[in-house]
Amino acid sequence: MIVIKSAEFLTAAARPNNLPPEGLPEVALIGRSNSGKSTLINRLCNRKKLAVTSAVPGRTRQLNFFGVEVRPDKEASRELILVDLPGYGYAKYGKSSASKLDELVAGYITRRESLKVICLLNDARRTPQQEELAIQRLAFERGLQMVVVVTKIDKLNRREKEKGLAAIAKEYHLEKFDLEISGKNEDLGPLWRRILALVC
Ligand SMILES: Nc1nc2c(ncn2[C@@H]2O[C@H](COP(=O)(O)OP(=O)(O)OP(=O)(O)O)[C@@H](O)[C@H]2O)c(=O)[nH]1
Ligand SMILES: [Mg+2]
Repeated sequence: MIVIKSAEFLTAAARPNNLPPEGLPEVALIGRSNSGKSTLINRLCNRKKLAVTSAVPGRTRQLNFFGVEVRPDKEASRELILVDLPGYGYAKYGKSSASKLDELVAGYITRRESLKVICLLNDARRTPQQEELAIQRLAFERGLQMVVVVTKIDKLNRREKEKGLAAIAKEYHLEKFDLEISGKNEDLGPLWRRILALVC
């Protein structure tokens, strides 16, 4: 069993030069606006309102850092930072604001030393597009560990789920069992264990 011993908001950054000092290993949740990043932070931390979620895309507009102490399966506790990133691919705030966000996110994933693992969120109802594949490539080039998390799996029935997961895996050149799953009532133990194994 995964026990969350503590989870707290640490700080937010709206500009690249505002990032907190490098430190504990960081696990970043990256994905299109509305893909469920903030919701997944809350689920991973067993908290309802640690990260702000919204039905309206473009809600998270800064990098938000959450400190988590987690105890996996009676092993020693581990400390890490979950980073909730602004979503990309959403331009309601005007092109310049949207591209600034994209730069902030791109700068963080290309340069942050403490960043160890990228969780790339992919809505179960969509196949990955250029942006997702570019993030996968960037992670590979930097030698960062990456996990694809298929979100909102509860929106699909069993047949759609089989088909959807196969299509998503294929686009990433992964196997179906490489994908992690998130959704209402979904056990996040497997995702937590995967994250902890990758944050060495
Ligand atoms: N059914 C279902 N809805 C979900 C799930 N995860 C997120 N949602 C909903 O999707 C919407 C967007 O969720 P957020 O967590 O705010 O998405 P986000 O990726 O943080 O979005 P931005 O901050 O705008 O980039 C909200 O209405 C959530 O309730 C899920 O697993 N199942
Ligand atoms: Mg968000």
